[in-house]
Amino acid sequence: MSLETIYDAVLRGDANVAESEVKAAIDNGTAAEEILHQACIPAMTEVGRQFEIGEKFVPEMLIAARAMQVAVNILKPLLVEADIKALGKVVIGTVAGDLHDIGKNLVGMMLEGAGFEIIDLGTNVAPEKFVAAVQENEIDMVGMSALLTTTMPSITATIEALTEAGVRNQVKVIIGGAPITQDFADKIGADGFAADAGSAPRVAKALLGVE
Ligand code: B1M
Repeated sequence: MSLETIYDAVLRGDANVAESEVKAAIDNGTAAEEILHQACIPAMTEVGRQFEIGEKFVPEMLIAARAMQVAVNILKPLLVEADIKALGKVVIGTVAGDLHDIGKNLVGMMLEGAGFEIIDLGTNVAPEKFVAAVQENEIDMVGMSALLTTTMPSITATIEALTEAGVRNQVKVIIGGAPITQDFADKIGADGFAADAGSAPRVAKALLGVE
């Protein structure tokens, strides 16, 4: 049992080893926070880096995220007990009219892997639903995904709805999806754009000023 073995298991996407090693580490008295911050999160950061430079692909990232999820599920109750705070609370969803969710799910997993708390509203999310989520939870960031050129205006509509509800200034807005560009993000007043799930945690951390 070592933090290195857990790191390797998450990086390789070996959920069985991740599960048994995390349990062994806890039994040995290693703090849940140490396992999370010194093994699991660094492994997912490395997965994101390798994905960005084309050394890992979507299936490998999904497998790593699944191993991470197994580890996090074991650690979560202990982290709650120890009152370990997430880096920030992010509400994420695919915008109105759009049913594509593979990329959005990956981004959610990578953000969770980086230490953010995620509220996933799913697909075809109406602007009012994003607004309600911000009003009902202490949200730091709204993440919107769009895969269709025809649903890009739903991002704009959601930002407008956040402004009309008076909550736009309480949150950062990060957007992404195949047809989305930095140019589009700038034009519609989003705070940030991530080209892929590998870079999303870095952009999110920079927007919230957390590490
Ligand atoms: Co759709 N579809 N689709 N489709 N589909 C595309 C997007 C399309 C480009 C295919 C094509 O024609 N070449 C095209 C859009 C054309 C356009 O708008 N210009 C298209 C179309 C037209 C349609 C329908 C209209 C088809 C029809 O019914 N006539 C229809 C629309 C349904 C709807 O949404 N209302 C439709 C339906 C579907 C399926 C249901 C069959 C299925 C979706 C299944 C699902 O998601 N559960 C599907 C799929 C699978 C695709 C393709 C093939 C793959 C999308 C995908 O999952 N990519 C896609 C073609 C393509 O992209 N090659 C296509 C893998 C994923 C990991 O990448 O989603 O880009 P991606 O996410 C990346 C980044 O974009 C970024 O990070 C992710 C990971 O690195 N990212 C973010 C994404 N969200 C982010 C959010 C962030 C930050 C980064 O911050 C919050």
